Amino acid sequence: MPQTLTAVDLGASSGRVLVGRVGRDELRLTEVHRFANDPVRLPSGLHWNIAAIYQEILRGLAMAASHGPTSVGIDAWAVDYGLLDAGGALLGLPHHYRDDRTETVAATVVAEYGAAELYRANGLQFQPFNTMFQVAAARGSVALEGAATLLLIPDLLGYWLTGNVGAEVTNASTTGLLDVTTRQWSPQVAAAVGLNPDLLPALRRPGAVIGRPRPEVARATGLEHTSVTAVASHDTASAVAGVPAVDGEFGYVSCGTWSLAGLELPQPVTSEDARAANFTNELGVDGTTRFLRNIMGLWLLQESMRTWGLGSAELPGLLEEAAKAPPFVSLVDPSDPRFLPPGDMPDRIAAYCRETDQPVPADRAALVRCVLESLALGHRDALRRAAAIADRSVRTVHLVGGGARNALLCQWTADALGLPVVAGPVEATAVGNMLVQAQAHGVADDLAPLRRLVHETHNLCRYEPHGDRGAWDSAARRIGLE
Ligand code: LFR
Repeated sequence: MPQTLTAVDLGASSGRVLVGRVGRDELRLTEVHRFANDPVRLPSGLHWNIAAIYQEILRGLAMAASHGPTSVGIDAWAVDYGLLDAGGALLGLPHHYRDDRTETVAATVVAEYGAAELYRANGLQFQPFNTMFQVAAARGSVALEGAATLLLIPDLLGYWLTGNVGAEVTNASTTGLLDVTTRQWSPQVAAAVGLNPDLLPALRRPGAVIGRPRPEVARATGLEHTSVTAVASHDTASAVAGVPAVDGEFGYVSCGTWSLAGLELPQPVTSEDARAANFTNELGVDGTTRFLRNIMGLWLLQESMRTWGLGSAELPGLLEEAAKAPPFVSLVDPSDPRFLPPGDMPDRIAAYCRETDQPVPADRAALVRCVLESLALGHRDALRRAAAIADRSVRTVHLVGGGARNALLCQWTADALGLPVVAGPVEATAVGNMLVQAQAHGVADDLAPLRRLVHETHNLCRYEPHGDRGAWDSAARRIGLE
């Protein structure tokens, strides 16, 4: 039986509510509500305006209600969390992962635990913002001392909608607090950051029903008989679930604010090579592992445009100019941590170029060209290394998310890798969110036929590799990439 479903998909700069219809040979999605997600800087640091986000979700759900959805699922970015006291009250606004308070504490925790030992325990790439380091930075704070429960963003919103707590496992796998082998919370890692493991709620798998809307929520939205279903609540896990794969030999790049590039594997790889190359083993749907690396992504471009005071209407013109700018003049390693915080991106890129004896991008077109070529090189490096380390072959690269609209980036990723890139869907995260709900509500037994359905129902764009591969090889070497 086809199902009518609602996906709430929260990104770092905007949130969306979509309604969809998913059946064995039917997959349609419509956006019913979109809102800005603007972080707020307070004396205590950079925070998410979580009450405003919740308010917008309620608005979107009220718009979705007339379609009569069976189920609602929420996905969001990873690692950030809210703390609840014993009565369920939120203790302060969640911090944004781009807040800089974890910078030094992260390195200290890793040194104390031992980098290799920590990787054996949690299989996670080092990112200074991983939940465990945020918790270490909050040690001794009134909020943490008074907390009874720690909830990641989608779980917090699920709690507000239903009154039920839990920790969805794909997102829990990004915290650093989940054991990569047992897939249960790790008391050892919790102890290492001074976290009482009782704060960590019971794990739930994607597809588990969280509950019904609280009476107040039902009244506000009109969603009385709809269940709230746990999806792959980490947005990247949903995006990977939404990859329109038709065979097994694919790599993916989930490309938006971040580029998350890697492979879907049946089990984690926690070898020394994987650790040294900073690959993460996050959980996917149906027990899979997302073996991938974070690359700074279109953030480099978004933050440059913000600095220049340009809006998205100016993007096409900028890309046209970038296509005409001379190739491979200046390149940056798009995983360099200096690019993580908000701020003047063109200035930081210029500083990187000066330090590495490259020309400072002469104008905006040159800078955009530098960013996009560097990202293509980042995609290439991550996918090549992932394939080598996991001993897998990759024949097709699926590039999903907002980046799929960027024809230059898609073509250059294909050229740099020497592999075809299949671009789309742009809304893979919402698609994946709905596919998991569809599976949970009986549309299919596993993901494979649903992914084929994405392939059949979406306009995908295929980019064949061409151009001078040798030029990409030497460009990669210039910034120390594979
Ligand atoms: C992408 C993403 C990444 C995660 C980063 C921070 O939106 O979820 O997977 O590493 O945001 O949470």
